[in-house]
Amino acid sequence: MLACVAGVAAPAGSGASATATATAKSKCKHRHPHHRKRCRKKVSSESPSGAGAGGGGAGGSTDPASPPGRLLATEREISPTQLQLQLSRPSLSAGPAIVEQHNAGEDPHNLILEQAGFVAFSFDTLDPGGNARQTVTLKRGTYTLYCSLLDHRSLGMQATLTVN
Ligand SMILES: [Cu+2]
Repeated sequence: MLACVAGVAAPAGSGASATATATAKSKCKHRHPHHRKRCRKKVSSESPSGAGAGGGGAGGSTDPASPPGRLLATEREISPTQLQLQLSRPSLSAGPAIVEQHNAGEDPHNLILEQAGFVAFSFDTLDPGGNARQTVTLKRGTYTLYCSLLDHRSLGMQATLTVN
């Protein structure tokens, strides 16, 4: 955003009062295509999901009747033999939900959402400190969330989510 402002803020010589260079300037259109390109934010190659571009918004949904539920799944190591997958809430309503995976540990972790023995959703492996977000559609029932790397699940990196 700031880059856009800086790029456009060059009004000098654009007015008709600048008689000396008016002729030359007038030939120059102010809306150069390359100026527009400058304003475009570069897409980071690190973020695999380009869909959730509206991050950080405070309730931008236009449908107040059924806002998507939100779930934060935080992964961390308590000790070498005790891992943890902590959910921000134990249950959600069926329907669309924004699930965010946060790796608060020191090792890479992924996130699998399994229902009735089948993988319903999966998140790619995240490096320490990483975040990933997906909008999913949850069905009624019980989901088991876990990390499938190595023996992380059996070491405790697992949690249960109830969908009503
Ligand atoms: Cu893991």
